[in-house]
Amino acid sequence: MAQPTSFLSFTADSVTPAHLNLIDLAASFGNLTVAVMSDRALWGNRALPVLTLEERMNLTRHLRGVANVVVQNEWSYSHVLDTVKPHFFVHGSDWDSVNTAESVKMQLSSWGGHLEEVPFQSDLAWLEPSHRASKFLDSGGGGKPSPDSRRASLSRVLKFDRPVLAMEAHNPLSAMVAESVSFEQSLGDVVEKKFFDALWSSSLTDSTSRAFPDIEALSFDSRLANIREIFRVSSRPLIMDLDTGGEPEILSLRLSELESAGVSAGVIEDKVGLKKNSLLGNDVFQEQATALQFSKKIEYVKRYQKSREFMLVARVESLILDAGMDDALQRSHSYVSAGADAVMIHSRKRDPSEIYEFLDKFRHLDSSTPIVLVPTSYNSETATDLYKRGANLIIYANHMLRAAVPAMQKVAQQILLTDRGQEADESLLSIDGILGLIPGTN
Ligand code: SPV
Ligand code: MG
Repeated sequence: MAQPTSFLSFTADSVTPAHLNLIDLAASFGNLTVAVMSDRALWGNRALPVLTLEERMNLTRHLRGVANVVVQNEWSYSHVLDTVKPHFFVHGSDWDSVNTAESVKMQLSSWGGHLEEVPFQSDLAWLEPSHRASKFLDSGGGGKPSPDSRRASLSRVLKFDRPVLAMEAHNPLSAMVAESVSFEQSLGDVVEKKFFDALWSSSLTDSTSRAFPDIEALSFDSRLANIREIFRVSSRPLIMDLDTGGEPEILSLRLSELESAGVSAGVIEDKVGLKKNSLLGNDVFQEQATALQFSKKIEYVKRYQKSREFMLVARVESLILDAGMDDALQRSHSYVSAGADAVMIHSRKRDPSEIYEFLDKFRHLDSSTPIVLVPTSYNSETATDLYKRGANLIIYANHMLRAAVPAMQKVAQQILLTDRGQEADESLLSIDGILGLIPGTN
């Protein structure tokens, strides 16, 4: 008779005594296959591991009792279990809404397999860095990813085979709301969680929420202070809108502050002079830098970058300023040659065809540089469609603030009209809701 097989799944970012016990136990049931979770499987459920997938698989291969190592690409066990079809699955008693003991037992029973549940050793699991970071997140404050790990997470997430979604956050509360929203979708037999991967620190909404015009009037220090406050409550990577970026010498000092704080990417736009919001286009006076001038700025600041993973995003304003498709493409390629890690192409048209033309033509010559889009105007397009056409990072650049203003106006107006608060109540978060919103209030 063939030897029985056993299975377990883990992150393998570090190996704790709890893992060794689990591996010994699982190996005692049969020939042991260990699944190592990929970044994609972990993202949104656990902090990203310090080690790469290859390093973690290698580490696991060297552990006594491990016969095979496979990759687990989804948080759900369903797919990997179906591939491995083990006789025994050894798992702790810590389940969640995607992976339940019942669903796993049912699946195993279809080939006569058994679940061996062991009591979850929280004190030992605590030693594992990614688990520790995740538990901090659950506690709603306290610890957060280190600046290094947060900064690096954006470039890692951009390697996933799907669009990366970023939501605007203009203060810690809007960041918390953006981060807390998610839903589970079934993709065939696999359940995947959908959520915003990253946050966008917008010059428009940062300025507007402090009643400044979007003309680079709000100081860099004030914008960075806001980001630091956001990081206190959020674990997500953040992309900062740096407007024109200013003089290269000053910009490089600022970028270094952003890197240290854990910001993942800075976006600079190829304009000079008094900056105006791009969505105004040529309705106001806005001047584009020359391609050479802007390329030199990119080259200069990239020379002083400290960390490997920080991304400098070159934002091309040619379509905004009616300089034409050829200009947009030429500039994009020369900014990449100058060292830009990604290109943001912006459009203020409702019709996405100029964006699609750009994507097709840019991708013809460059298949790898990430493309960032801000589909505020051409909002009929889904992130999935934009991704299929060649975009990577999709930013919803002002939606949290634009959602808040009409909601506030409506309630204030209603209270004036009815001379009391009762009618406004149905538009409001309940008192229990607001008291329960921030951990530690009640
Ligand atoms: C921002 O959000 O501040 C941006 C995007 O720069 S846009 O407002 O569309 O120019
Ligand atoms: Mg802006």
